[in-house]
Amino acid sequence: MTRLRRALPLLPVAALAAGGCMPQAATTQGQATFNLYQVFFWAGGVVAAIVWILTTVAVLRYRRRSDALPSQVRENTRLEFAWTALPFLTVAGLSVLTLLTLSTVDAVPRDTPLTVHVLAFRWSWQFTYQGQGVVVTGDGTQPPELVLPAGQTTEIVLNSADVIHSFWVPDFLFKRDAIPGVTNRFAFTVKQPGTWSGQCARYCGLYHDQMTFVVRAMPAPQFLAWLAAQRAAGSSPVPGLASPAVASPAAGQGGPSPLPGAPSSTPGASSPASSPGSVP
Ligand SMILES: [Cu+2]
Repeated sequence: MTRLRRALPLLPVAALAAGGCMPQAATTQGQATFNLYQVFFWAGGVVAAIVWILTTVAVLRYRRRSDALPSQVRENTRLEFAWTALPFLTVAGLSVLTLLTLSTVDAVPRDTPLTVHVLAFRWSWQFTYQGQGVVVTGDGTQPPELVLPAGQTTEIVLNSADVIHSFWVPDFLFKRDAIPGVTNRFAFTVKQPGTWSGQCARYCGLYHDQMTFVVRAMPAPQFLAWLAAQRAAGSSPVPGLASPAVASPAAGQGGPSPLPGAPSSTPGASSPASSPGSVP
């Protein structure tokens, strides 16, 4: 019991340490979220410290020592003003920072070099590279790979073919629902080449657990080679699956459109095996 009592003061320190171990984000947008987490964490820490200190002082200093009635303080305008204004300013400041972060995380730049249409369906994912003639569809045996160029911003157009799913990549500190009939757009810039796992974050039915995917970011030249190899291999969508947004005429009818930085003739590229525009 004595040992437990001795360890009690360490609890706040342990909580602070645990909270400080938040994962770094793999995208620049996720980094904005991470920075906001940090501000919230330390603001919460300061508030907690003030509350703990004041409570401890009050308990120790004003504990009952005799039956005599202590001095009765009725009001203190300055103090009341302070404990109203300070929390208000704190919450207002955090709200403004949240809105600023949201504007970064939800921003979809106009001219992203690459747009990928992500279609969630029971029980996997389909990634259609707009204008590139490449479609990657999960078949339930292996998680499909969303391959992206590192250091470039990619626009994601998210839809669902059936029920509500959710696109979640924990290391991106980002999650967005895929809702039937609703198109959600967002963009992210993966900072470094690497591999991250993603999954559906809404319980969508019996085989929800199969709805995993992998995000793999690679340097731009390697990514272009990957696109060319996919085209040559003839990737094709699952019949009956079509992202509503991809079916629009603007979504890359015909051959692959060049990405910025792409060589004029990509080695190994062949005519597209399937064009997103031709998805039924
Ligand atoms: Cu799902």
